Amino acid sequence: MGTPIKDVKLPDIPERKNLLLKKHAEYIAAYERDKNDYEYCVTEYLRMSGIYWGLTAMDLMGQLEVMNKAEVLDYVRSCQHPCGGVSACLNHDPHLLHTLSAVQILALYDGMNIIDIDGVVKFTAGLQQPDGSFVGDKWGEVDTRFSLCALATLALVGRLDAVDVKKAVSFILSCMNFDGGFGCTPGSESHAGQVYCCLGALAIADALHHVDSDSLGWWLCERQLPSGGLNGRPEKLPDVCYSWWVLSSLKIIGRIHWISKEKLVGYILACQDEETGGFSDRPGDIVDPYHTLFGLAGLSLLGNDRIKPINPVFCMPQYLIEKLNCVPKLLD
Ligand code: BD6
Ligand code: ZN
Repeated sequence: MGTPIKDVKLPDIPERKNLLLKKHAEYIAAYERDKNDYEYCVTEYLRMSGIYWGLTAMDLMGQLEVMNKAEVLDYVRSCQHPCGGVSACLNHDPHLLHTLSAVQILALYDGMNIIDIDGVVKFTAGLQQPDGSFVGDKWGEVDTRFSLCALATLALVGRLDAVDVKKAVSFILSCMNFDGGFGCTPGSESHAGQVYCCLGALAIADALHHVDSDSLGWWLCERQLPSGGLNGRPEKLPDVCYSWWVLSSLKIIGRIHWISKEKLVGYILACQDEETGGFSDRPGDIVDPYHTLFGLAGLSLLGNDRIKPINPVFCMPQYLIEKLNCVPKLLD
């Protein structure tokens, strides 16, 4: 007898057979409005990314105009530091992750020029290390996530020339494993989130030809469980956000048809909360804006025509990536 598969059972709730778009838009709009909520306060350290998740979800649903643009733009401006980097909130240190989120927000609002973009470029380029890797901030941990943050930020502002892209690629390739996947640093275990970051960075650098898409495609498909949901590593429970990390990776390497679309749609829809709106990681858990974006983003990649098409590399609406002229070439 092998180890039993870790998985969940989908509840039989009729409302969850449909995509409850109106509810989800109400959930995101209320989350941004109720700034004294406990939930909102304890997630302050993620705020800039949180705003990106909420606004992107709303744009995908065609509801961006419900949000308070002037307030968001003021907030982003207030979080840029003299070094050019952007922090999650006031009085925190600037970080690449939140600098990328800030640029993504400005792209959604066509407001790139309201902050100092040369400063963003200087901050980002200054975090590249001699081996081509990136650290996330001046405190300096290397992680392939930061390679994607840096390249995506620079691509969105049209300044990839500011870093050594060739060296960035060779560092990412040094994190490739025997299973075709990638970890955070050379030698670390493959993880779907890191796979997405490395594929996204390679796509932006136009270097996807280095990837072994058959063995990686196989590893990614094995993430699908009998419930239809996807996990991030062997032996882990399924999670809606991994529908995104795994599915966007499969899309980038041209293997999205290798998983069961119908079963995954069923899993993602089962993670909706028909009362509050929003999506949770697993059916019945508490919803949050992060899983709400990645649930919608997954359904978009699966071809749901009530949600705008999403770009799998930038996790932004495809029309914007086209407008900014930075559509990466994917594998077929
Ligand atoms: C990322 C995405 C794009 C580009 C670069 C990136 N670097 C890091 C990320 C992932 C980042 C994100 O999505 N930004 O848009 N993740 C988070 O901010 C989450 C926030 C969070 C915290 C707690 C609960 C829910 C959400 N985060 C810091 C995480 O560690 C989450 C936690 C989690 C979600 N579900 C179960 N646990 N995990 C996570 O993002 O894993 C995916 C991952 C992991 C490594 C690299 C990339 C993606
Ligand atoms: Zn999750």
